[in-house]
Amino acid sequence: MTEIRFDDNFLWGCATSAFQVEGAYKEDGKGLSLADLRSMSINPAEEPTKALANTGDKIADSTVASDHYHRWEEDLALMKECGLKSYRFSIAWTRIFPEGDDAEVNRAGIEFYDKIIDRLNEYGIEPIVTIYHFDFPAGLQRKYGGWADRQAIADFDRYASYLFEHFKGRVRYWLVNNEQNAMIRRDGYLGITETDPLKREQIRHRCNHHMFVACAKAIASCHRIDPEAKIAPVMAYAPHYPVSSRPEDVLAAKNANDLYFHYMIDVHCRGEYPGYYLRWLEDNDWLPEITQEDLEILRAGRPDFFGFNYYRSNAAQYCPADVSRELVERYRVDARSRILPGVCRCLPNPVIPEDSLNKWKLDPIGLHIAFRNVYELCHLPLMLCENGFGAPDVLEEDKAIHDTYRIEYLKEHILQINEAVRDGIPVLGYHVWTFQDVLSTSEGFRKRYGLVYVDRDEEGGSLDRYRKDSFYWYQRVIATNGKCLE
Ligand code: BGP
Repeated sequence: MTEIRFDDNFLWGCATSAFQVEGAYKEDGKGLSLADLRSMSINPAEEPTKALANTGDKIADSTVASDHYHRWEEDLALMKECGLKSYRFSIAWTRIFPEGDDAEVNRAGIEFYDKIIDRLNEYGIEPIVTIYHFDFPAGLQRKYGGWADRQAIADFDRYASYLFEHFKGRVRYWLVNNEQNAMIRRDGYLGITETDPLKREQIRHRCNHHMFVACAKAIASCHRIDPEAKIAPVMAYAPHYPVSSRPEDVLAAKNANDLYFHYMIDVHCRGEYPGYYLRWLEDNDWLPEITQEDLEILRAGRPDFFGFNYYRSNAAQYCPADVSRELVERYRVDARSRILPGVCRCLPNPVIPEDSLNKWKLDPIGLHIAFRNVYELCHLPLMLCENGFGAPDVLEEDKAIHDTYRIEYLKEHILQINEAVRDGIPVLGYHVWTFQDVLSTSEGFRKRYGLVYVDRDEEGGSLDRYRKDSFYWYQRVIATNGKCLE
């Protein structure tokens, strides 16, 4: 029997994000974000009012999502019943500053989060607040092209600093941005409409650099405004294994891990891009402008802990430099099959079978590996900010949802966190993605992750909440501090 060793302060939590859970996408003065537009398949360059009238898409979008904006009291009461120690959620920039840089704060927007944060604190549930989860203001995108322009750094810092001032003493853990490394791969979240491949990639890497500087600036502002608070970025992490022990494949897997994930730890924690990353950018003519001032900002804004999200692992193999451009373009947006000429070719792990329900290649051990890899590089306390199983659940006649597959997935991953804890890694907490079903960024409500079922399909529904079997299971896990995983 494995000895379970979570300490008494371990944060057993759940996670959501604003555009995926709230709905009320234009209510009480909220502005539109790139995440809203992407969920509606709208090109950010178009006028949203005109474009919205043209959509007849049947896939669920962010207009209603899980209707948390109107049902937050019920949702928070369910969290309390489940015994959550922490709740990770995001604030929508466009509720606070609808256009992104408005002179005045939108009072109704901030009041919504006041209510949530106050109620969580009253319930003894630690609010863990993400400042930016994929939802850059569409107004700023139209105004100056979004993250591609340096102005976004100052606008983000102003928004973040407002939150630090306003919630000082009420929020102890901040997460600056969610999955910058996943975000920069998706053109919709960056508002990229450029079609020339070289220019498109140059824009992408400029956005990435500006986001790093914005993150460091926000971290420094947080430390100045509320020295008691702790703040960190959140990265998407999927360890890539070599497909064979051929040195070329081993190097390809190292390249994949370093170029997708590990370089970020260097930038955030040491304030420097590693040489292999600069070389890769230079070799491809993608190097953005990096000023002396940028480097000073990066060095001055170091995180207090490090957050990452883990769902599954991947594999990588050697890839020749002269691989066809057409092939590279074909797999460009598919993180699991991406090709970096001369560097690596990613592919789903051939030795792990596909799960029969969601076709994922499940790999709990990959989470233990992730903890070791990340900790080795940053030597900071770690927080697992997302982990969960997406599947089309079945609501039975008696309103029960028997999601044994989700329980099995979560249990196996918790056991691997325990392994990391036993390795001496300081792990602050674990967050199941998600508490209630939310809008999946890829499949609307066809894929569900929640411990609580939300009664709706792609077009809508009653939006009533039903506890799944996993809800009761997690309640026991929390009550026993991880000792009972059955
Ligand atoms: C993560 C994102 C979440 C969430 C999750 C599930 O990468 O941080 O916002 O979306 O993935 O993925 P999906 O929504 O595509 O099913």
